[in-house]
Amino acid sequence: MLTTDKFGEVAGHAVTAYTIENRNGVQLTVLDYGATWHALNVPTPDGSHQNLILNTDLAGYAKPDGYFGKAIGRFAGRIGAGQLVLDGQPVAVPANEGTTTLHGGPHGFSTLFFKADAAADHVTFTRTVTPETDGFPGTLDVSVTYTLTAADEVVIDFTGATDQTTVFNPTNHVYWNLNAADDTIENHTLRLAAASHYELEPSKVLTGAVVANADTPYDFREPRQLGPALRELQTIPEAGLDDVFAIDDHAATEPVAVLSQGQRQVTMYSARNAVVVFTSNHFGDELHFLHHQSRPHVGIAMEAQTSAAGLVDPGLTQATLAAGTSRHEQIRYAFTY
Ligand code: G6D
Repeated sequence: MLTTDKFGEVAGHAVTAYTIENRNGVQLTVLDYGATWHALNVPTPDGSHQNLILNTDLAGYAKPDGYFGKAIGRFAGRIGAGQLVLDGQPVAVPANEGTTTLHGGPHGFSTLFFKADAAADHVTFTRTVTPETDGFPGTLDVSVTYTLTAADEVVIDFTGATDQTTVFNPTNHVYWNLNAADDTIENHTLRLAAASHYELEPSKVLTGAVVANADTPYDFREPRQLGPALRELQTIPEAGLDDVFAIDDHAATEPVAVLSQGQRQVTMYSARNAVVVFTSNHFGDELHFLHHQSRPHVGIAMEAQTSAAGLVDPGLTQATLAAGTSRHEQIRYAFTY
């Protein structure tokens, strides 16, 4: 079942919310601004609903930080100055974090208005992103489809088709908080199919070095509570996780990440080779959420993507999209509640 509501206005553009409800009473709400995942309301034993993801209002979504539930592209994660090489040529792209291009730069997908095509179980957002739009080469036809299945899964399908060689490395920046009360994610358990993660420069771009996770706070190959791991990381400047995990080779039926709290669980599937895990380490009063007080570790983002290691090691999988080609990427989240 589909419901369409007026959500508000940003910079003179009307923003519409699309809510899909499945036969189990689960409700998925997405916005045409930033192709944003705004809510995942699951039924509760008392007959009401609870949202399992962090969300904000239009003022919050219009800020250039946080990326709450936003579609991210053309390139999820960080491109350091001079790191992008396409067809053998260095390509400069606009920076939005010092000299770094984070999450598609200042005019990435998260800032754009999309055309919506909504049906009973899915919403497709489409948009043509030109070099004039976001400063990346190639005119890219993008679609982002959110589907809520009867089996309680949210499936996000991204497609990109370009006329000139570019990059296409989309993700979604949803933050989870599965608690019944307003608490942090320190009581959540995480399993991550990653035997290593990438070393980062202080600017958080990759150095190219790979670090083994065994016997470190980064080892989530067996389910582990986040609180103790985050406490071990309080002595580093990030004071938590904001890391690029190298996902082990896996079958399509194998999840890349499993997050749980009590009987609530989110299982994430992706064919790609990296997941960035970000535990909202320095969140404070500057942010405003509809159902949570902003504070460190109020949510966890698990961003499936193609590793930025390809920017520093040409031998690794690249996020390049060659001229005249298209690509489909999918992230699937199965949940219990
Ligand atoms: C990503 O890795 C980055 C973080 O550093 C950033 O703060 C966040 O997006 C908004 O997860």
